Amino acid sequence: MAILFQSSADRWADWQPPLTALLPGEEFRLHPGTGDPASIEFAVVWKPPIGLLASLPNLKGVLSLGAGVDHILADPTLPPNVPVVRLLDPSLAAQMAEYVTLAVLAHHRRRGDYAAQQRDGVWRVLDAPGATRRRIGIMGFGMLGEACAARLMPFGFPLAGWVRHAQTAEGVRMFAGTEQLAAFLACSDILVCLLPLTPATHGILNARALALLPNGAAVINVARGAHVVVDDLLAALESGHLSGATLDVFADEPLAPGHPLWHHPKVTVTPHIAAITRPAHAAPIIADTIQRLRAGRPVAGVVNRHKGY
Ligand code: OXD
Repeated sequence: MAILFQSSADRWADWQPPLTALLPGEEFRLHPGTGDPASIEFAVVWKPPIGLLASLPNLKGVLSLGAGVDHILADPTLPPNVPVVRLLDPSLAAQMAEYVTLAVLAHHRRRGDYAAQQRDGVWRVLDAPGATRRRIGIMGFGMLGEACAARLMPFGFPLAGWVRHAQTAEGVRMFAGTEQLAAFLACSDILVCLLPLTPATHGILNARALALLPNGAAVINVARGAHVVVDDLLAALESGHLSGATLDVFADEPLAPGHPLWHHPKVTVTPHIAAITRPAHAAPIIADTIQRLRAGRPVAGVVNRHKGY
C-alpha cells in the first residue's frame, strides 16, 4: 500500500525529506504518478483534481495540506465515508496571528492614510481612538481565531467572536448563529474573517453585512476570497462607509492583472501568504495522523462533512 502526495511538483522537494524520515518504509507516490489506484491507502492533497479521490478504491483517509478543506469538499465525487482531515498546525496559527495583528494595527494606527500623506509630503495628525475603544470582531473561532485573539488581547482591544454554535472564550464576547450576526457586526470596528468556506458562509460579507458594520470600519479577509462579495466591498469603500480592507485571499487566485483591488488606495493586497504550511512543522502532524488512522486511534481535525469543516 502507498501514500499519494498531490500538490505542485516543486512542493514535493520540500516535503519528501521530512515525510520519508518520519514514515520510514512507506511508499510515497507523487501525483500524477499514482500507479495502481487500488494500492493508495492515504492521500495528502492540496486542491485535488475532481474525481481523483473517487478513483482510489482503498482510500482510508484524505489529509489536507492546509487548514482549509473546501478544496477537497468541493469535489462532488468525494467518497462519502473516507475521513477528511484538516491540518491543525500551531505554526499556521502563529503565522495567522502575526499577519492579523499586523493588519489590525495598520488599520488601527491609520498606516494607509499616513503612507498617502507621506507620498504627498503632508504633515497632519489624524484622529484615531485608543485601543480600548477600537472593537475587533473575529468571524470563525477555531485554532486560528483563538490564536489571533490571544495575540491581540494585550493591546487592550475589546474583542468579539462569531461562531456557528455557542461557544465561550475567556476575555472575548462571543456571538453565535445567524440570529446574532447583526449584533456582532455592529460592534466590529475591525472585522477579521477566518471562517471556513461552506455553502452557509459563501458570500457572507455582502452589501447587507457590510452595511451593518460601524461607519469607518475596516475588513481583513484571511479565510477564502469567496466569503466577500467584491463589488459590495468596493461600493462600501467608495461610499466611505468602510475605511479600508486588507485582503490575502481572492475567489480567483492569482488576482487577475488589472483587477480594481490591485490599485485601490484603501486596499492592501497580499498573495495568500497569511499562513503558509511549512513542511518541517506540518510533516510530523501528517505522519502522526496517518499512523493514528491506520491504528484506528482518535484523530484531531476530522471534518464533519455536514458542517463543512
Ligand atoms: C489553508 C490556506 O487552508 O493556506 O491553510 O489557505
